[in-house]
Amino acid sequence: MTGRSDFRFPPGFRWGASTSAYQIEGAANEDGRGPSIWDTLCRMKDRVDNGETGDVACDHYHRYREDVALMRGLGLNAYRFSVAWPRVLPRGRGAVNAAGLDFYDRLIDSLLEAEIEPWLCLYHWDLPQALQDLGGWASRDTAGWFADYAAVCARRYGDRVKNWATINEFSVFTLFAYAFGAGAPGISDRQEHLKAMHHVNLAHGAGVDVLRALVPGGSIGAVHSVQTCRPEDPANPEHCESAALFDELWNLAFPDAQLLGHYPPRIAALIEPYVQAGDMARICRPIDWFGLNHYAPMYSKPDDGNVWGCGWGAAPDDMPRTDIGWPMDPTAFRDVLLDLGKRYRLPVYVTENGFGSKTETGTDDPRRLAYLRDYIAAMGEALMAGADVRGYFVWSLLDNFEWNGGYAPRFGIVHVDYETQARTPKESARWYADFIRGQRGV
Ligand code: IFM
Repeated sequence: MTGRSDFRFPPGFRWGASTSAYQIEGAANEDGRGPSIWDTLCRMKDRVDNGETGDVACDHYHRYREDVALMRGLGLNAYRFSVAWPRVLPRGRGAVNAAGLDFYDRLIDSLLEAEIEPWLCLYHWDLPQALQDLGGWASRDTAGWFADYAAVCARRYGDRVKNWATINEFSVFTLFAYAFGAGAPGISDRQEHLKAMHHVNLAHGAGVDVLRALVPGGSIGAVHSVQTCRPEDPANPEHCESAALFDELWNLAFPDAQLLGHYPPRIAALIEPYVQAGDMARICRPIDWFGLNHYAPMYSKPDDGNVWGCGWGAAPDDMPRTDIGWPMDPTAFRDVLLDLGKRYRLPVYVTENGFGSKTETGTDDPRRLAYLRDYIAAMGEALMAGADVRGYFVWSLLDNFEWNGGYAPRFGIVHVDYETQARTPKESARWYADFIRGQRGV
């Protein structure tokens, strides 16, 4: 990567960090929060490494002021967080939990006081268990309950929060939860997966309508994981077909439905039994921005062990990798940014990008620093080539609960000592703060 580190991003560019509720909040059993599907999965045998849970996580529920001060110290001007649906509506619908609503009031007010723009994501995978008991995302009703939940949040926070995302990484959580059987609720069934995909898309559309009606002047988006999908062996037609199907499931099924009004070809016929008259218009609602979560190119080859028959292949031997084995290729990031602009014609915010490590100790993280420097340079190249990119949120502010991986994989630019909950900015955080200061000409 030849990236120009002296590139100046446009004035007003957002430099932020992202987190999600279940991964950092903790306080799982406090102040009336109801159980989520991840609380349930964490208690099932052998689902999460070391039997770890989000019960305490980074204790952000009690330490949010310190975390906001950290962000302020780093010079961030935006913060993307998610609201925990079961904290606000412990049973997923019906009675609201006043203490849960109050927590996000306090968080939002602290952010505004620190001159950090709050970016609120309504759903980052922690469905209330009570709704799972009624069928979860495989039930069409969940889309309506999501819209009701969106209305509760919009009415409460819409006076102070202008930037809203409906859902984080639609494809990732539906694939892992309903096809690969790893994420909560841990199902492997192609029909359940197809239903869940369609209902999650319906939830997005209904959520957009609610936000549009209840947040005047709101800027509404959705957050997609888009990773270049390549065949392990480009000369093997089966690998090419596997990569093409994986591309549809991972990269296209949600943004194509939401922004182009149709499902991609391999999925369209299969999902049709679950699509009712008028659904595509319900899903395809105008939004204001595309949230891109990007990490690594993916390699694919057939895999008989999953319900779609396509799975992960190996990256070429000479491809650099992160400490958790994810391929690193900043040029793929630049190309994704350029391609998204052409396909969906929306401003893009990079809502997640970051480096995971299971081996780093303490706060020395030169490989993360280099990753961020090279990926931000690639983003600069995309801008120079015409991409409309308006912001960048590093994943993640803090080391946190990495789903089935528990606490061993660390993605934070701020180290968390889980014994003491002490936060210490890593070398990468100091670099990011300097970089942002340089961009502002401070
Ligand atoms: O931790 C996750 C996050 O919840 C969603 N995007 C990818 C991150 C790293 O795996």
